[in-house]
Amino acid sequence: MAINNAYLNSVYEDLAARYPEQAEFLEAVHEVLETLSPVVDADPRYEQQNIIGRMVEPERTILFRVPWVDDQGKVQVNRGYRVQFNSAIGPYKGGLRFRNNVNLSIIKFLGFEQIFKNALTTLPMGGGKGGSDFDPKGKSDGEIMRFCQSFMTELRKHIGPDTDVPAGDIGVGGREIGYMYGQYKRLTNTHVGVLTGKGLTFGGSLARTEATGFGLCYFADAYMKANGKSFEGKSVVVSGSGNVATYANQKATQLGGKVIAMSDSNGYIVDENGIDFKVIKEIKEVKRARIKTYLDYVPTAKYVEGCAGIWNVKADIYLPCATQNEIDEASAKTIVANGAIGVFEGSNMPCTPEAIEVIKSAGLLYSPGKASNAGGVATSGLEMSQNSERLSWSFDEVDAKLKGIMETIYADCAAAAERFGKPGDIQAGANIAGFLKVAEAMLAQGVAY
Ligand code: NDP
Ligand code: 2IT
Repeated sequence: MAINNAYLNSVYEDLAARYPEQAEFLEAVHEVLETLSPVVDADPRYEQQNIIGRMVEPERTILFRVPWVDDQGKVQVNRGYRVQFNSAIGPYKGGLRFRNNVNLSIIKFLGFEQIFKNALTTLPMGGGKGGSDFDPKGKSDGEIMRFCQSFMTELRKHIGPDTDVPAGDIGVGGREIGYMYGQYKRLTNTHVGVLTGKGLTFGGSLARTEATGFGLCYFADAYMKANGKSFEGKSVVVSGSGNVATYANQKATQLGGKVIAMSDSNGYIVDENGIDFKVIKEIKEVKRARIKTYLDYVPTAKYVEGCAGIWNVKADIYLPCATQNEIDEASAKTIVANGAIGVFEGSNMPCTPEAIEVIKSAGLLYSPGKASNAGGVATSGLEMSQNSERLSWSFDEVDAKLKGIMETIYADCAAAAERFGKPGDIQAGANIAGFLKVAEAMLAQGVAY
């Protein structure tokens, strides 16, 4: 889709000329700007105050060296990143990703998305993201601990409970957060809510582990119900088998769906009887093994090498929960040909622009990650609240708040889409609703960033 507004287009062209190598970041920015024309057309202040030109440039970009000692006594070096993108509505907030392909483009795309997502949660959180090209896969616990300690030794200079509050993302789960939190506490002699996704014995929130996957299904359920559909009796394909995928499986199953396929970066499994999330949890969280070992538990299941083929599995509902650009145009055409109801994004930017076009123009329901995966960061916001008041809420209390937030996000996206002449377009609605909140705060605060 083209950007139909001269101001928006000039911001984009300038950015593309400045950062030609940042493909993922430019993709994420284009996706937002192409939906904002009606908003910018309606209010001249956004152009006068150059709100969009300011939004696409991070407030601060931190790049640092992370040296650590491996089990052989060799000194290794990785790169660390923290992009503090926008603090208009609250402290920077967003996850840390540890994976070998991490670079500035990926961290900037994630940080940019996080601005709008966090605004949609209704909680006061700005946008940020960080990580490293360190890959925890295949490393010993000792190596991971030493890496996390080194990473935090630098990162702690830039974060704080009222400044910037990181959390997990790909490759960063409870184990990594624990090691980083321990190091932060040791260096600063403070026990504060500076990271979310912490263990339950030291300030973590009940239901944070489940939150992104549960929230995705609460959102999809609200969206489907508004269109006379539901999970009940439907087959579901979930890509990935990490944090988001595992709990998306649990909630989709609880809501009456049957998850018949899941994947990791090596391949995918198909089990027409339904994949038990507890088996995936055991394989991934306890054994840290590959998804193909599912066949040791369920010999009647099928394993196929190569993760991209999962979209060939015929189902009613598709929940991409692995990584960016995992659904391309060809996969989207397959999903449409499979007769699906909808694609609801659990991962960040899983659909390429061409895939989104195919899915939407075929009339499928489609929700962008910044709306449908916002339950993770929303519950991080609830963890911050609990840390501030030094209380712990029950699982049911947090889960009920999460469900309410996801239903509100759906309603807000639908209302914004309607208001700006795009009824039913949840993608446009998410960008518009998120943008309006951040832009309003930026206007009110003057040229402060
Ligand atoms: P995990 O590390 O727990 O799991 C990631 C899963 O995706 C694994 O199964 C992994 O396979 C697979 N995967 C990762 N990278 C690739 C790749 N390049 N190609 C194919 N498969 C890949 O991460 P999360 O579940 O936390 O995150 C998944 C997605 O959800 C990400 O896009 C993340 O940004 C997004 N997200 C996460 C939130 C959270 O709270 N954790 C909140 C909102 C969004 P393998 O094991 O082989 O590496
Ligand atoms: O992409 C995301 O929203 C996350 N990885 C969660 C961020 C957070 O701060 O909980």
